[in-house]
Amino acid sequence: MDENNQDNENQPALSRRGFLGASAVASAAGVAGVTGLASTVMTRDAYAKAADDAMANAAVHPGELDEYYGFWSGGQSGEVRIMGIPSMRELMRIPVFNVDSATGWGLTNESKAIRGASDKFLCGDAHHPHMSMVDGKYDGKYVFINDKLNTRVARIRCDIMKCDKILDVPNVQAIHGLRVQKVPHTKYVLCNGEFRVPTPNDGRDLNDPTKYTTMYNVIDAESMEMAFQIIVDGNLDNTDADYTGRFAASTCYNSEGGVTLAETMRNERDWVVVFDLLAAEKAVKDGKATTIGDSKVPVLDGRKKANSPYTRYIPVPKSPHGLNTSPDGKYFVANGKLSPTVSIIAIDKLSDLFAGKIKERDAVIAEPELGLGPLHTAFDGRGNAYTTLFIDSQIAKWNVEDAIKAYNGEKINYIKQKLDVHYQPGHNHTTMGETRDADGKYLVSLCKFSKDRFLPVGPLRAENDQLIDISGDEMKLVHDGPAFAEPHDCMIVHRSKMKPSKLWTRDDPFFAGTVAMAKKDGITLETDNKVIRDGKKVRVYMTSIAPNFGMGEFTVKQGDEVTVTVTNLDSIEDVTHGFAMTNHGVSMEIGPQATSSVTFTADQPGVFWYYCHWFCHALHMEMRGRMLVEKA
Ligand code: CUK
Ligand code: CUA
Repeated sequence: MDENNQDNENQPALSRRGFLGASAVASAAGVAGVTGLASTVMTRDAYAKAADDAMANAAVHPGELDEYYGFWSGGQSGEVRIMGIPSMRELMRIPVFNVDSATGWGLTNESKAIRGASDKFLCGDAHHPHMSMVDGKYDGKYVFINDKLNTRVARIRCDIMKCDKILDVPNVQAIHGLRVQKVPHTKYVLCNGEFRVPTPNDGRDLNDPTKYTTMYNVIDAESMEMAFQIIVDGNLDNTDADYTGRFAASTCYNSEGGVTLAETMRNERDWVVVFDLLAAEKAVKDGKATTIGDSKVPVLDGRKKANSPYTRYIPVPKSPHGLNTSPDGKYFVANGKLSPTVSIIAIDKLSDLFAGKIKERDAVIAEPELGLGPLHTAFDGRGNAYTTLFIDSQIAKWNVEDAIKAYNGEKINYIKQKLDVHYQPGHNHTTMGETRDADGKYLVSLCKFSKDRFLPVGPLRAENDQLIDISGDEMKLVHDGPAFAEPHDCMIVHRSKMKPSKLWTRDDPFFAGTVAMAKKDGITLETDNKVIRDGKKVRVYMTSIAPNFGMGEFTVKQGDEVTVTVTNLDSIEDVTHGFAMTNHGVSMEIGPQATSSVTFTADQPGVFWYYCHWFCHALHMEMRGRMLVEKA
């Protein structure tokens, strides 16, 4: 308790952290001058008591359920994780761009079909998980996530909590920022191409960066096909949509169009690019789009020099990073990263901007100074914003309307509190905070470094996802949560929005391809246990009911390509079976009432035991059978 409290600047005791904070403030003052903190001085005991109360409120006792689902990106692990909030317990992992031994993701035929052309990639870099919405509120249907590494966007179905679509985005490289259209519903998934490359990137213009481009990508959320793309200047970073359905905005660094670090940092201001989605949609309908290379995707030119009706470039300082829409629908907030400020853009001025009635900078109505390295901002629905300060290792809580007043000359302290976090936060996220339902209960700070907060585990350390109670006037740190690489971003959904399935339904499209294959073979999956030989291809169909596979043995010839299809007839909640074939790299999950299939080559003669590797029954160890492989 006391150890933690020593790290809080609001108390009199000067800690190691206090010294660090003081020197950071001093150097910040040298750069740009720093707004003073509200001086709330609590005694150490009062602080300890308040923190204890907050922790007691956030406690989820054994057997109790969490109030929120959190969806966490898994960064360079390529997966998505489901967390319980406020317990911060990890409830499930959803493999997406990675390959997963437990579920067989990337091994089963069902998952390979979903992974499509990019199935050959065994890794990914997932940053931004965001849920589909209706009228600016979560609808509990899908979560979308980007893959920066292999330029993909995936969709997760929230009934079964599995990835059901992966789209390879053409014409661009590295999908980074991703959000959804919030209003009237998520028709489009919106995402940024980050790196600039030749267009098309087919070997031309290799060393002529003036010809490189990147694009804003608009994806049809239901079909998961590209709707259209918009070429822009600069490197796009993060993005968010408004609450009218018309506008979206992206931060953009490297307005210089440089390729080296020094080149990309030259300008004091880069941009927020604002997109008029409706104007772009109309331009595509009116045939104003072209295509690039072999791709059929409609492409619009939204570069500055094109003076397009669907883009505007608002100059903001300096290499801005996060872009967050306030839940009242009034503002886009662009986080300055290399500037100690955030830029507040008034969304209700944007139609005038597009109509040419005001200038770009007129849409910026305040640029409050918050501290060093502002990366991302979250909102509580009560008019307050919470911005991560990467360099200061703090969250700054500030009042948006007060910041606007201060910008207009009023003497008012818009910063309400700064809370130390441990350490170097990137994204933060409030409960329901990216929707109209923002409820201001909890804030999660995704800290990039844990340093001394956990037992050391070798040179590679966990990150630290911290839970902060924001329901009162003061932010209170209530939980440290170690996390593996690298939850860039998360979003937190009230459990009332979610309706996950308890069992699979037999007609689920997830395994429709396998059902069609069985039908061709004249197999009834729910009853048949049969081997079908088709030249060198052998298809083995079996059922499973704890603790038995429907088939205790089957025989193939060395060199056969074997497809094993298992249908789990158990219809009891939580009774999942597995199918694992020894010495063949075969492992898959078969959920209750699901069908899963996997294909491998029986390349060695001999006896190979297959077994169930998801614990299902007192006789789970005995749930097994033999594959007999005859010598060729
Ligand atoms: S980015 Cu990582 S901390 Cu990919 Cu949303 Cu800002
Ligand atoms: Cu079936 Cu273990």
